[in-house]
Amino acid sequence: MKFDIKKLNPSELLSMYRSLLLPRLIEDKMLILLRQGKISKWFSGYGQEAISVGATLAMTEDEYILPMHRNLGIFTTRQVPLHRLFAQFQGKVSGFTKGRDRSFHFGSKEHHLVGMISHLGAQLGVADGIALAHQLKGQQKATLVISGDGGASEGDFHEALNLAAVWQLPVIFLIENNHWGLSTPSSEQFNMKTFTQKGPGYGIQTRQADGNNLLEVYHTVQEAAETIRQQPQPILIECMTFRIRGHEEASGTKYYPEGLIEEWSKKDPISNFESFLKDKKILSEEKSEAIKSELNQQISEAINLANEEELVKAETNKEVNDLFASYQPKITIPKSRRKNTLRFVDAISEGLKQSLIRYPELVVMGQDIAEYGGVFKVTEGLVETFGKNRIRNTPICESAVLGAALGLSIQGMKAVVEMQFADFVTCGFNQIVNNIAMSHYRWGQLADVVVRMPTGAGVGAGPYHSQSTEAWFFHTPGLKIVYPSNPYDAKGLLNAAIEETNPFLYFEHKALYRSKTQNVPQDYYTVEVGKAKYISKGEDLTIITYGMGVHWAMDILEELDDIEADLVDLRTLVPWDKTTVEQSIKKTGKAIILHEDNLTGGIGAEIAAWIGEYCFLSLDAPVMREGSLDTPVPFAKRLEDNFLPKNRFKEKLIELHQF
Ligand SMILES: Cc1ncc(C[n+]2csc(CCOP(=O)(O)OP(=O)(O)O)c2C)c(N)n1
Repeated sequence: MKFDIKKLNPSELLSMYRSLLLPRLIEDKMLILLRQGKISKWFSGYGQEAISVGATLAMTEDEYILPMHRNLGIFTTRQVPLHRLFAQFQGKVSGFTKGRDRSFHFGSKEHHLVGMISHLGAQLGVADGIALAHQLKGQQKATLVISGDGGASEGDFHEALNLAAVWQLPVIFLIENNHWGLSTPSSEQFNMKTFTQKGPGYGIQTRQADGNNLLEVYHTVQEAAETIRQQPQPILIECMTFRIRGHEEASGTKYYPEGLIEEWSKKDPISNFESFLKDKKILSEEKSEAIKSELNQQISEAINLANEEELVKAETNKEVNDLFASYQPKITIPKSRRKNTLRFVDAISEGLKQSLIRYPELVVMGQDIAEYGGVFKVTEGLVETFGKNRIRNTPICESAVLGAALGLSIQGMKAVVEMQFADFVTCGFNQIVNNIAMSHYRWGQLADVVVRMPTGAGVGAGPYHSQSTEAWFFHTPGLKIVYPSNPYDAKGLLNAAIEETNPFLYFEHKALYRSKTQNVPQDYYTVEVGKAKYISKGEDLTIITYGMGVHWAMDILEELDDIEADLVDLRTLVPWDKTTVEQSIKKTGKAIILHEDNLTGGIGAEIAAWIGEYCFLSLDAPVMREGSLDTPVPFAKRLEDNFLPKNRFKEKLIELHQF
């Protein structure tokens, strides 16, 4: 193995040697702890240390790195205190996730590290967002994100590279090509020879390095980082290497052809670098032994510290409270009494505009949202006022953009992401439910993201442009959901969602955009999240609904003038307003829940169950529910009308009234 020292002096080379040794020595200890049952799982980086260490040394300390499961060397080279690292592995409090996530699944802003989630590929879009923030703030910084060769088969890899290429984001995508993804060889993973062939397809530069050669990795990453600091753009670096041990310790290496481990062992990054330093008389055997024993000593002390620490205590309140960043809502009332008659769609636009003025760090992203104004024209005119940097047309890649939104939050910015239709959120589902929703609970990182969801049926748009998707997210801890039914709430709730630093899904019904008009205050104001509103009051029964359901219920109550109902518009679905619901049922003794979503597993099921459990003594009738049929949303008008619950709701309402 040839080493090119370029301008590195002996003391720098020795320091690099120490950095390279440390993860190997730690891993040796971890294998013992694993056998003793002190840690639960271990993903080996054995033989791949030069990539983690070389790449980290090549970045400046304040540049973000997003490591993967074999990158212990990134954490050690960034000088994450070892006792905290070991506490993290053991699920103890002085780790980085209060025992809530394992091994390398954590970030530390102090160390400019954003750890992975288990889902391969999800980190790549987040790196785009971090780099976008640098670009918007005019900071000349590179961001480095790692992917394995196997993980690069994920769609997220394509999306993130493409997005970075189109936006010329200063990201280094470093592929650790160890030729295997768990037991699957490259030949069953992809059909190109090397990853360097991929760059040109995306219009980005590529480099290749011997991943077992510390100095080659270091120089390659350093040159790439310097290039993109000066001229922002993504660069793909492929580092060729091999994983000497199994995927994780329990899974073995039986699938490797005979002789492969021996062949690669000759290319071991540590022994080769050590021999080179010894040949150059920079390192002696005694010095090498002294460094190893000093590092081993440090490791043992840190392990002892972590071992001595108490096991984490389970406190339910703490667990639940950490789901969201604590936030004291400040309800802003309009400064003046001035009002405009606005359609639902205009109210959303106005809220967005006023929030963009209020928060210079807010970026809006979505498909066709800039000059075109979005398919529903919600963002019309915004690009003229706020410019292309803040009103960003995106390629068609929901996952990367949602990942980028989280990346912006990591950099202290705010993001609103428009789904062109709520249906397409499926293509970004992972980023929402696994990354954005869990971020605060796992490592205390804000996900200051609002996802706008043009939703709902009744417009003859068929199964893929009409779905109600709120229940998917209602079930996911860590997301707040608002769903206004009128222009006043649409503006106030959007402002409130953007103001709050927690992640929100904001549902806006397409059929309301141009059909509902209201007098809406001209000034900025917010509507309290988590507060339902009485649309009408009555003694007979309680209707609990939201979105289009509010209008269906109003229409039917108008038809049935013998029914006097409390009509409760939930407005917020997470957290939904139990107090108002309970208060109303105590008075009426009867409750029916209506929603446009399919009946089974809809939000009504949860609310009905809660009423059954907590309002039982107030009830004079069974809790009833109505929702859409349990089928996809059909296209033809008669089928769609039949699918939607309005008519069935009328019958149920009469039944409940007569009970
Ligand atoms: C989305 C997703 N699918 C499957 C897995 C399970 N899994 C974890 S690591 C791994 C292999 C990854 O291979 P590669 O990206 O080449 O990295 P390496 O383990 O070789 O370093 C698999 C299949 C996962 N974590 N995420």
